[in-house]
Amino acid sequence: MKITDAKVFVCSPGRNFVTLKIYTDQGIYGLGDATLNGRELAVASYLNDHVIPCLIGRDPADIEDTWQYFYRGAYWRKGPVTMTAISAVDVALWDIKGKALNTPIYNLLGGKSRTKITVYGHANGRDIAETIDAVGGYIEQGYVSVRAQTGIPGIASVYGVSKDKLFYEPAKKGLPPEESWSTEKYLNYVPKLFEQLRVKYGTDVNLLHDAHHRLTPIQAARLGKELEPYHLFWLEDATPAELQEGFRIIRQHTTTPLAVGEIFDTVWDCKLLISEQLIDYLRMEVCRGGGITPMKKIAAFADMFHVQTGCHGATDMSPVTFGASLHFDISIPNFGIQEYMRHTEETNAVFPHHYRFDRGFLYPGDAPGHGVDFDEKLAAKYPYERAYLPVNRKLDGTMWNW
Ligand code: KDG
Ligand code: MG
Repeated sequence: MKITDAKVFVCSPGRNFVTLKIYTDQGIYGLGDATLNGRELAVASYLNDHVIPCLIGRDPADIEDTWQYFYRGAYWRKGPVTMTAISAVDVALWDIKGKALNTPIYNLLGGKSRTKITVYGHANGRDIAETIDAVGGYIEQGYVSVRAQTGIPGIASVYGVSKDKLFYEPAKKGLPPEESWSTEKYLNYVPKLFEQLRVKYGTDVNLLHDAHHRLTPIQAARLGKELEPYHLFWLEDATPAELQEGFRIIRQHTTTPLAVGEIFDTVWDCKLLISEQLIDYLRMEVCRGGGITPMKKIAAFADMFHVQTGCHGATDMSPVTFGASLHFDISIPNFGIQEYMRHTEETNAVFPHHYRFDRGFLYPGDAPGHGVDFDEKLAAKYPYERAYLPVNRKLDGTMWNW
């Protein structure tokens, strides 16, 4: 089999997505997700200008060699644009292989290690009372794991809080919106949320929280310690992780489990975090982490150090990433949990898929490949619209981490 062509589609059915379609001489095509939130056109250009010309004529069966060709072969390694582009190629090639062999990708990864994928939903509210109600809504829908984010009195807009109850879309059309931040107000307020959640819902529900890179290690240590009585499933992105050693400080002070990694793009971003057992859950997923090929290896490495996966699954992962992630999740031994932020009706219509959600669990389906398709005609009705994630400033105007 030979690759005859590849095309990049940029569309905006509710939000922007970049989709790679690889065509072969046997009529089989594969789909990959190349969406990088707020930097979509950079990945489209990387693929169009630098990757696709080298793909034509290659054998799509040689997935490992193709991965190495675009990683090692480019000389310039790593980085979100490069790795998102390589991810899209890798996932599309696994899709082709599954279709060519008439089998779902999970069969090519060793088969199923479980029957269903536990997901967590996103509950949020403008204050503690609203957030408690929102968590209750998820429990009623059958979720066993819920992430809880609350607005903070005195801070105008906070990460994770939206008017929409089932969707959370932080990217906004136009130029980056500005949000504000106070670590002091946040640290004083958030533990009360989890105290009240445990009082109201008891211990059966798994509770998660995302600090979204806002804290220093010692502040994260304080938060983790204060949350200990409420037994969180995880505290996510407590501190930025460029300095992996920073997690030693958090770990020395708290038993609250730690998750990190949604912006990592290679194993080098988490080698120390994993090998020193500084984290419990790795948030990398197939769209940013270079595809299924490296993610299998990273998961195996993490398994040696008791680290489980918790793949990122926000709305900026297209249904193609969800399809591929679920095959990965169901096959690996050290699966932990999968994030599931719902896509809009428009998005789902452009990406018809075989995976399905039922009362707190996702099922990958048994279609050959990853089981997600792309309706080009419908997608053409939703042209790209410039959109950015917010930026964040402290109350005195200092730029801070969003
Ligand atoms: O593109 C950024 C979002 O994917 C991110 O803000 C979502 O933190 C996030 C999460 O945990 O889903
Ligand atoms: Mg996050």
